[in-house]
Amino acid sequence: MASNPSTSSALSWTIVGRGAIGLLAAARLYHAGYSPRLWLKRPAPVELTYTGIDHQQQQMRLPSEQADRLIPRVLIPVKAYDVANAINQLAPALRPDAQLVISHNGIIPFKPLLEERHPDQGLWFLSTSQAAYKPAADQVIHTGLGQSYLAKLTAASTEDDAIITAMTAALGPLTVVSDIQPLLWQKLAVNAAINPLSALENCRNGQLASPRYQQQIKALVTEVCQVATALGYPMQPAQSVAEVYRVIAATANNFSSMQQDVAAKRPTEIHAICGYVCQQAEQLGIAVPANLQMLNRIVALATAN
Ligand code: KPL
Repeated sequence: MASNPSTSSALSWTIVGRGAIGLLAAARLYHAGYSPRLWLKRPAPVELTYTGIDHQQQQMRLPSEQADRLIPRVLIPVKAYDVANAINQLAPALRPDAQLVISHNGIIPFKPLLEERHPDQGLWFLSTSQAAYKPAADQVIHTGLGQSYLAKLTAASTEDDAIITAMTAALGPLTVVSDIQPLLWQKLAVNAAINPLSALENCRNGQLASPRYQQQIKALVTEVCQVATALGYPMQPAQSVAEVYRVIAATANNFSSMQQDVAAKRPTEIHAICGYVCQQAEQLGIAVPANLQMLNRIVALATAN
């Protein structure tokens, strides 16, 4: 039986790239009856093997986006430094009322992204602690059950419920929040501590539980809390340090995204993590030596690579 075009359009999602979180989202959407397509630099279908959190395996064929149609809904789970570039490349292929969901580590200014949107296009931010691992280009494993938060950065539209339902299928459990900034700062504290240290030590997250890193973790997190608090997002260092150790324990066997980027000689998100803390701190006149040191050391590591 031919599929109903309006139904299939409602279930149509485009995922940018083939990173671990993007493929996890695509696989879970497919599993939930959606029709995910991939937006790739070199368009070609991906025969994906997906291993769910319950260790069940599923094979699926994910087609790549067609050049001849306008994209209604797109998830953009790319690195922080690639978001603007990805949106620019997508722009001519987007429907005038397209809904865009961005998701990355760290913080980047949203203002330029919002200014470039068509008035009817919606921009959303999704922050996730779901963990996924790609042992090969066509395999993705859901390695850690996390939580996602979704916020709309533009005005409400009639499509909001459908976006929330789809993102719940893709990366839920999902909580919708009206202001994503407090959550971004809380996640920034976790990433500022775990990502550069694990990259510099070339270790799994679990190794950072050693007392050897206690002072550095405390200093990094305390600085993030000072800056966030000064910006109007109050954060307690003791609570944030406890959250870092919770994530270290929950992801003990994982390599952080920055460790993986450094190991693969890819650019890192350090500028959107410790770099963003340093930039905001400078404007506020707050000293953040621990974050500055991590920024400089990761930049030096990348340059040496
Ligand atoms: O978000 C992460 C990352 O690797 O980027 C953490 C929370 C550190 C888990 O590895």
